[in-house]
Amino acid sequence: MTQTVARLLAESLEAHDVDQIYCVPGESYVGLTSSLLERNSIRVIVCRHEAGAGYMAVADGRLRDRAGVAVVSRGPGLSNAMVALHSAYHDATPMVMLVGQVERKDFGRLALQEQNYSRLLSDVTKLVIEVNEPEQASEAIARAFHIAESGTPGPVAVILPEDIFDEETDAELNPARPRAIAGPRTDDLDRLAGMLAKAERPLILVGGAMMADAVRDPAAFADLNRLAQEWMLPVSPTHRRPQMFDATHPNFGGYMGIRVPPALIGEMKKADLMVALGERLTDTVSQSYTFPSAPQPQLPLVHVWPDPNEIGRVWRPDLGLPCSPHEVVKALLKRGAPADAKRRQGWVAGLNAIHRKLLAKEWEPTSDGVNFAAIVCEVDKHLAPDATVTTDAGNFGSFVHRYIGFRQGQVFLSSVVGAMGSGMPMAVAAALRRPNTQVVAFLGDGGALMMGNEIATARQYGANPVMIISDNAMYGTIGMHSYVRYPDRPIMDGTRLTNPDFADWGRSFGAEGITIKSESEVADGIAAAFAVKTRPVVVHCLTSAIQMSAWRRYTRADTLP
Ligand SMILES: Cc1ncc(C[n+]2csc(CCOP(=O)(O)OP(=O)(O)O)c2C)c(N)n1
Repeated sequence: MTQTVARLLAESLEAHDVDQIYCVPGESYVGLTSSLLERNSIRVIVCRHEAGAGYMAVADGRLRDRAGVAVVSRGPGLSNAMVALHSAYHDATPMVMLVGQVERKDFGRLALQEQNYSRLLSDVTKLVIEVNEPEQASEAIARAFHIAESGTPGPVAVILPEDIFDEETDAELNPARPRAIAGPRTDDLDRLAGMLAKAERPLILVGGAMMADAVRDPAAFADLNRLAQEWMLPVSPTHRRPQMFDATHPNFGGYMGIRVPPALIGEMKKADLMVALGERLTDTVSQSYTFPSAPQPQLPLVHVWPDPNEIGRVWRPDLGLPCSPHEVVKALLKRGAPADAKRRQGWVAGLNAIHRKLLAKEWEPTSDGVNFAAIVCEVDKHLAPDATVTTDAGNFGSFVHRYIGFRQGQVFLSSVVGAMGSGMPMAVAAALRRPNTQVVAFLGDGGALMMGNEIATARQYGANPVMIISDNAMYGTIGMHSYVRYPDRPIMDGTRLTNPDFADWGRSFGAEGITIKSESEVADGIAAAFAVKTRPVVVHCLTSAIQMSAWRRYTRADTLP
């Protein structure tokens, strides 16, 4: 059947289960938007910034374990969206970004907003597909989704010249390609089972690929829990995946986040086997390549990750299983636990005792503003078992990881690579995808003004997240780094911020605005925030700068102004 490329593209997106896309409109792709709006089968969410649209697509990708879709204009639009591609690439999150391009007749002339995307995006995407032939438009979409979702998931960019949308084509629609999920080899499973049976002090790190498996099959959580119990294994969720294991589970082996506190990492380092189960192993998780040490780990390492190219890229593991981590869990359960697994109870209990101590809701009051710990602990009391929590990048997030006892039914979203600005758009995407559930975004004053403008998008589409803003009047994380490296120098001038009244700012968008200035206002303020369900809420928290993170205070207060 002859039809326009725009229509074929729209049908191709539908064939890949796309029901929502995020965009900032651009003249370079109005042909596509008008076709999408005419068909009305895919909801078009118009955002305020391409990075916001990109982060929403990243969040959507994680929530569904299908590529989230963002559509951005050429040149400036794509340049704005780059940070979301960077995040999706590092975070191994499936995403398809459709990007406008100049007309084909003008290629190479440095036409208005023209860029060479294959060059520009070579280090932030898995693939850049330039669609210059109408006949290949649908095939390009099918390839983009396949590459984005397979192996190590990641972003794929599809480049669409402005003049291609109205062209007619007889090309057939390319249906979605079946998802190819690798299974483990029997020999490898035998070896793993043997290593796990022999180990006295194994440590199981659980990361993003296991989370993706759990999205596809929620039984993954129950299976993981059974494995931990029957095989007597400590389970440590990795950086920004805290919901992979219930914080109160006796087999919780401690959160393997950024800069694990000394007491915990000291004990973890006594392990005699590490199994990275669906964890890519990154700079952050490996404590800057020290645990496991790179390239030669100081302890036997088993790496389970759905992509053989990744296993062995940085570390030399003793065993690599390039497959779905859930399949490994199921296979171990089938084999049955060793009869003497209980001998490891002391090891598991030891790690768990340290974890519980770290999780204790204890903090010291601060004189220069509210200790953010008080606010996070209060939020934890209100969080529903199916709540979504997002965090932006910044030290305020350390309180979230320290004090919130995440559960497996909850959803946690954040830029794993630590890109500021992701917290609010991800909350908007979660609120749209999971209506009538709680969505809470934790933001710093820095991140809130980087991408908090997506509160306008929330209002426009009826999404009602609660934004908790820690206003310490500084880019606190950077202040901390300066202080740690150069303790005798003044640190504030390069990190100080003058902020608006965030409650008023929220009200101006039609949100509820709440201010918390002291610890005595915390309980009522947070209760009031959770009582509002019909519009977004901004909770402006005037927080301490001296309490620079959940773990650290300035001891040289004289270096503060
Ligand atoms: C897009 C981006 N720009 C800069 C940074 C570097 N950076 C990391 S944390 C941070 C400060 C965050 O400040 P704020 O949001 O106020 O939170 P706080 O650290 O004060 O809790 C900065 C600038 C980053 N990670 N991402």
